[in-house]
Amino acid sequence: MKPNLLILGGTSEASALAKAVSEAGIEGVFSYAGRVEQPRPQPLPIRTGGFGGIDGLARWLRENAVSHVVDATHPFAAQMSQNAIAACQQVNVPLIALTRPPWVAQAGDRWQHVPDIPSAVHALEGARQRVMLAIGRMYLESFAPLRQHFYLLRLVDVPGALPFPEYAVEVSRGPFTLDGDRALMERHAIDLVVSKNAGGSAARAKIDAARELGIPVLMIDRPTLPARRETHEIQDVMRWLSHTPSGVSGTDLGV
Ligand code: 3Y8
Ligand code: NAP
Repeated sequence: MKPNLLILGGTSEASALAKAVSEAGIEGVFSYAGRVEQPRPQPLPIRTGGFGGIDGLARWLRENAVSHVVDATHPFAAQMSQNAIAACQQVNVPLIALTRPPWVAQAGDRWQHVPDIPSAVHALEGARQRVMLAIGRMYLESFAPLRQHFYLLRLVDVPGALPFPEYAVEVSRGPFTLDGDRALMERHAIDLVVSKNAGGSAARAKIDAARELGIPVLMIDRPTLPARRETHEIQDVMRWLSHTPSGVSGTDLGV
């Protein structure tokens, strides 16, 4: 039976996979949560919005006769990934996660690791700093009590009212460049960068620029996810698609 794929998207790797799937003539649907106004177009049909939890996703898989699911969401999209594991088990559809390794500090990096957003907020208590808050829009409110800082906010869409007395907004989606991020940090005399450990190449420019400028980074580690079949390589996903019959639930974890 020809595969009929669901790609849970929202990352550069998901876009690259959609291109490979489309070029291979494989049927599939690319799914966005609907977080930004104009998500990147894709070479596959796109669906947008939540599924309605685990049961909503399980129902969608059955109603659309999905044969394989690829979770290519961002490492911080933990709820979606957990739902995908549960829904695929429920309807016995094989699942693979396409992820990228976390960034690892190298010589010259001045990282302080924190496990989550609240810990990053706690680490920012204290004297005024000029903080590049490059973690998007959804969690900005958590930092609102820390009014003493100047914030450089990088957002995908033009924001509404922001909860800070002193800030600058850079409306820009990735992929970002080293020169661009270094100039941005110098222009705003940034003292500290707050970053999620997104991994991948599209957002690492700020980390490399921070190293070059000797600026410390507050690195938010990834949420932990249940075990699932996982790969960092698109070719692994294409091989998996070709030799995994649908209905073989992804219980074994090897690729
Ligand atoms: C809607 C869909 C591609 C994919 C591009 C990648 C790279 C740029 C790094 C910084 C960090 C951040 C943010 C970021 C990155 C890629 C990738 C990645 C970080 C788009 C996209 C969607 C989103 C949602 C958005 C979040 C926000 C997070 C901005 C498309 C562009 C900060 C995460 O305004 C909002 O509500 C934004 C929400 C979730 C995190 C947050 O909490 O605000 N991503 N980002 C997806 C959907 O609707 O399903 O247009 O492509 C995708 C990309 N974001 O193919 O080019 O592969 O990771 N996205 C973080 O890492 O901290 C930017 O500024 O340095
Ligand atoms: P999340 O917190 O894990 O998910 C919350 C809910 O949003 C999910 O339960 C699901 O709703 C819906 N959802 C999430 N991703 C979806 C997708 N690809 N297709 C359909 N519904 C989706 O997710 P998030 O962190 O908000 O991320 C949302 C999107 O932005 C994802 O596509 C992710 O890849 C992308 N993204 C996120 C980040 C980040 O920092 N979090 C960074 C870059 C890109 P239901 O329960 O109703 O199904």
